[in-house]
Formats: sequence, C-alpha cells, structure tokens
Amino acid sequence: MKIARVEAIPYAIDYRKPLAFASGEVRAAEHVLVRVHTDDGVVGTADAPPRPFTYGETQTSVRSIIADHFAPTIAGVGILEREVVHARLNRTVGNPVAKAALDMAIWDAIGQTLGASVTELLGGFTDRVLVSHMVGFAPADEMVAEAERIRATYGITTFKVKVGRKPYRQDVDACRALRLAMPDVELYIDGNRGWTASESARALSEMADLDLSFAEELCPADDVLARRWLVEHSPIPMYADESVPTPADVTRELLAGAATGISIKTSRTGFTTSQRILGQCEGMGVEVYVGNQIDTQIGSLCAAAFAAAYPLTARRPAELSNFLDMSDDLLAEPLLIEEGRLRVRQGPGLGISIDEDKLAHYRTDK
Ligand code: MUC
Ligand code: MG
Repeated sequence: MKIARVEAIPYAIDYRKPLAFASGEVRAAEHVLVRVHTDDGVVGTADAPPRPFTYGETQTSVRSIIADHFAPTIAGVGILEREVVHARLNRTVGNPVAKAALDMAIWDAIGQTLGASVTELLGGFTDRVLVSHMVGFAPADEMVAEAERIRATYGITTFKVKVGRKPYRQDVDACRALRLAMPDVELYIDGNRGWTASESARALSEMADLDLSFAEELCPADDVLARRWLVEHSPIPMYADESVPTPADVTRELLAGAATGISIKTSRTGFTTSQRILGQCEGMGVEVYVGNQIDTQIGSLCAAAFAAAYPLTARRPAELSNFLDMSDDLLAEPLLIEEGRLRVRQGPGLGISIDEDKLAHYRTDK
C-alpha cells in the first residue's frame, strides 16, 4: 500500500462552446490526468484543471511540479499516511491544483484498497447531489436560452450567472432577463473580481428585486477595505471563491468580514484540505457550497463525491454540470444528470474508469 509511481499526463479536449467569465475564458480542457500507482498494483486517478488566471498554474507547470518534484517526494509513503503526504507536498508553497489532484488520486487508491467508496470514507451522508449550472458570458437572450435548455434537458433549477463585465449594465440586464424567463429558479452571481466595490454596490442595488440568493467574488479580495465595506452593506451573502485557496485564507477572509460564505472546490483543495475548510466553516456557522473549476467528468465526479459526503455540502446544489459543454471526455462511463441530480458512483474508490483509447487520442505528450 505504498506509493510506487505517479503519472502526470497532459491532454487537451475542446469545448463545444467556450465558457467566458470576468477573469478569463476556457476553450479547451488542457488538463493533466494524474495516476498514483501503488506497489500492490492499485491505480488511483484524478484530474488537474490548471487555471493560470486564478492560481498561476499552467498545464506545463502542473505536469512538471508533479513529475519532477512531488512524485519523488512522496514515493514510498503509504497511501493511508495522508498527513505525511501533505507535510511533504506543503514544503512547497502554492500549486494547489497539482496538490489537490495527487490527494484525490490517493483517496481513490485508498477506497479501492479498502473496498469502500470515497464518499463513504469521507462521511457517507447521501448518494446523490442537486446540481447547479454555471452560465457564462453571452448576449442575454443566449444566456436565457442556455438556462432554459439545461432546465428542460436535465431538470436543473439552480443557476450561477457569470457577471463582472464592464459596463455592469449588461450583466444586470442578463440577470433580469433570466429572472423574467424563469421566475421559479434559484439564481446567484459570480463576478470573478471583475467589478470594483462601488460598481458591485450599484449593480446589486439595481438587481435588488431579482431574488438573488448570494454573490461571489464581485470585487478583488486585495481591495481590502472596499471589499469589507461591500460585504457589510450587501443585502445578500457574499461568498469567497478564488480568494480562499487555503484554510488560512478562509480564516483571513471570514475574520476580516470580507466574505460570509465559502465555495469549496475539490479541484483546488482535494479531499483532505476541503475537509478542513468544511470543518472550519461548520464550526464558525458559515455557509458553504461545492463549486466548479470548469471540471471534466472526472473532476465533477470528485466534487460530487465530496458534496454527497456531508449534510452541510449536500444541502445546497453543487456546481457539477459544466462538462456538458465538452466535446468529449476520458471517463469510460459518462456521468448522468437526471431530475437535477447527479448520483455518486457506487463501488470502491471514486469509480473512475478511463477510456484508454480516448486517452491515447487526446494526450499531448506523445
Ligand atoms: C468560478 O466559480 O469562478 C472560473 C474560473 C475558475 O477557476 O473557476 C470558474 C468558476
Ligand atoms: Mg467563482
């Protein structure tokens, strides 16, 4: 049960429709498939989606920090010695996505070894989670058409609307169009730091009648006092996402009054650190939800495994559907979203089975 070898395989799969938001745009999943091999032949798998505009990691940096640095550092460590793995990985600062993928692949290997699903090992609360769909930038009528199609096809009734464009009026108009077209759905917004605090305040006041549940990262956390002012005066909860990649960041943002809710992303904090953040939030009485880092089906399966494991994460729809815009995926058995829910894979580990022909086709290191 020791880590024998780690593979970090870069690959690229196009999106049918790019996802655009205030801090960037994704046209292809240029990710790294991570496989942790144990000395007794078990292979744990996870996916690393580099987000240069969010954490500074690229596909090349993720592949190289894993292959050249992390893999030799954790070779020979037992898969149950997760804290040893973390202590060794955390000698290096940053690189959250690379570390998260290694952590999740190790949990997958543990589950396979013990004959239990990762959801059971983490907490085992439920076997399916409600799904929230993220709607990217487009003209308002296209955003409405996408949300209506997703509701009609998959039964999803919660939508995160990307905002943060300048001038902010186009986002206000898009949110209003969505609300008019779908009076009964849940809507919340994510600015990816695109507005200033004063633009955010004006936009929120113009959207006061739209029944938004909450808002996320409307302005940068580095605008320290302005953001604190915004959160203090906001009529709805303000979630932190990319400003909280570590438990210490969660503490800083919450204690500073710069956020009132936390987005947990397994693609950035794996299972081990996500558990810690969840515990922090639970202890402090802070709302959480499980977010999406524009994940593939593998990444979405990991996020779902975590979201289903605990009452606090399962009580809100988790963002698990953006893989629907990908032209293909490496997962041999596709994920299904039915009646607005995604079911966690039964059976040992994460239940990831890779289509090896597709991997051979899409890998970029041949
Ligand atoms: C989100 O919630 O911000 C956009 C960039 C990223 O890393 O994740 C997405 C979604
Ligand atoms: Mg976000």
